[in-house]
Amino acid sequence: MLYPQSNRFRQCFDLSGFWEIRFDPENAGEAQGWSAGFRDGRPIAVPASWNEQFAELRDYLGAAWYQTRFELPARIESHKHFLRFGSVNYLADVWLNGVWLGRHEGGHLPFEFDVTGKLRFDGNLLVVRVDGSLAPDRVPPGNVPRDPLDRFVEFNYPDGSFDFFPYCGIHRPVLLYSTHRAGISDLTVTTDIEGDAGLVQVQVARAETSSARARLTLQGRGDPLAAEVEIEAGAEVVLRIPHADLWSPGSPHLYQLTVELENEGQVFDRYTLPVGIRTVKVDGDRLLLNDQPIYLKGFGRHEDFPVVGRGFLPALIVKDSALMQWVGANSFRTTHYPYSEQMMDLADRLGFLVIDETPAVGLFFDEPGLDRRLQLCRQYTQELIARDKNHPSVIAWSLANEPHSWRPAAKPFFQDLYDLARSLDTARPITVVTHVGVEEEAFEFVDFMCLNRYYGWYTDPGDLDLGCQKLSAELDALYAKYHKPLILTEFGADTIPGCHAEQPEMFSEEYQAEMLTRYIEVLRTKPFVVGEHVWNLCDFKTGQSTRRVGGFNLKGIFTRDRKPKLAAHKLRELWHRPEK
Ligand code: GCB
Repeated sequence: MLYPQSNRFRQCFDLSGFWEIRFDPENAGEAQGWSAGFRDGRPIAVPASWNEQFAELRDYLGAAWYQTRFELPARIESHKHFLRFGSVNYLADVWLNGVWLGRHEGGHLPFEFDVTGKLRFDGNLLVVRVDGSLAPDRVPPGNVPRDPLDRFVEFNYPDGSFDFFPYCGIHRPVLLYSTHRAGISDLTVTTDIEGDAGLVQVQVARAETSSARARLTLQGRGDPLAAEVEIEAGAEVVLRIPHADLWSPGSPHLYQLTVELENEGQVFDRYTLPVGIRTVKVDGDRLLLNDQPIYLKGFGRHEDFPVVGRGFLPALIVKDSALMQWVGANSFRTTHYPYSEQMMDLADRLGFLVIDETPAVGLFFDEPGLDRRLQLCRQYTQELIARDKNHPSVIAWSLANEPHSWRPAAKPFFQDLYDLARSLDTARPITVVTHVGVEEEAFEFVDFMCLNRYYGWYTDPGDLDLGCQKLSAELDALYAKYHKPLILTEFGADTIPGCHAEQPEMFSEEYQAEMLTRYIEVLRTKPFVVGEHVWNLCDFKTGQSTRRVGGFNLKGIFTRDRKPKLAAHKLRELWHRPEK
């Protein structure tokens, strides 16, 4: 799936701005014909979550209707037109001029509708019904029934099976774009290395097959035209770049691939894609980038900020990337859902290695609803790989975070997802992030292991000596059983900024700094550990529970407004040391 572009042959208009919203707690909108337009809407910003824009609707997750009007700026008969949504959480039904275009389930992934022939040239009405309710058969799930006899179970309000606020709304840009009918519909780029040459394999897919030729050029830094070739459009080609500049965190070199389609000497479409030449492999205990061992230092993070909630905010992704660089991170995981496409573009440019995670968090394996959850996870895996397959920054796919994998049904579930991901991408390693440990059913077949651990916090609170012993023992046990490389994908401590203690004590800035330091000491003694991701880059909004003071997870090494805690400075010192 290509991100829309504007150039001489393609047009793209961003419909972001002030829309109107009407909340529909009684689910009356459909019967009352709101799909053809509604009255009494309140202004709302798109993209952004509704929960932060209207204080009284913070916890409202039910149905809401959005509408906006737009005119098509130019009439281009030879073109197809699409409406594309970057992310709507959770369920979206879309109508254009009163006609239902379709439905998409799941936030954080793009979807689009072909609206060719459906647009009016004198003005259009776009209506979107969004439903953000939590349900056991949705992914991520929520409102999952608990054992009524279990008096000690933790409840959240709202009750998501995950630890972040279930923000709702239109979260990323809504785009109207036009391409030539017979234009480029997709590009798939894979890269390889042969000696000091780079190999760039490009597959050009087209919307319609009519006679056309494709001209591919690859422009580099020093050598402006690295390669040029002409093929029959729709075909596949390998470009060979002698003395290639490889992509890596220290030197994220990007070539510009331009594909042009032409017919009888007339160019009718063009798409430009940044390409980083690199390889990723798992080899025994090691993770290799360009055939060299690589060690990941980085974070889990959330798309989360006051006022916009989970809405796309360009300055925030620049800021967070800069903070990660300042600390010395070379990587991050898209916890617990795919981040914006713009964040992935930045990762390519800045040289972050990304473990790209689907929105499958809090999965459980009880009936009813298991098959529906699997089908949704399959859809997310397909959509994520289609969206992000061309990013050099993406070095692995994560199929889920902390599934309840102690149930036997977890094994066939993840085997199915693993096989699907492998069939869609033969090159990248695939993983599952567990909190189950040695009993994790999926560790038998994933390419490397990811573990989240909080010894010295949720278990053995306050006791970092015991916590570190347990961590060390568990890492050894995992390696002894599976013989695969491992990344500690979460570890951290809630920390109240400004809370200090002479001797490290829970919730103080000293305790967080001490815990991260001691965990890292343990990790560095294990040759099979290939990375450390601290939980979290910044404090973030959650539901309410006894664990979440003020409705926040405070494990950020930066506050929610991006001010450093002591641990940020400590980590910066550790990660700038030369050894790993
Ligand atoms: C975890 C989860 C993450 C939570 C974190 C915590 O294991 O993966 O979503 O926020 O623990 O702080 O409890």
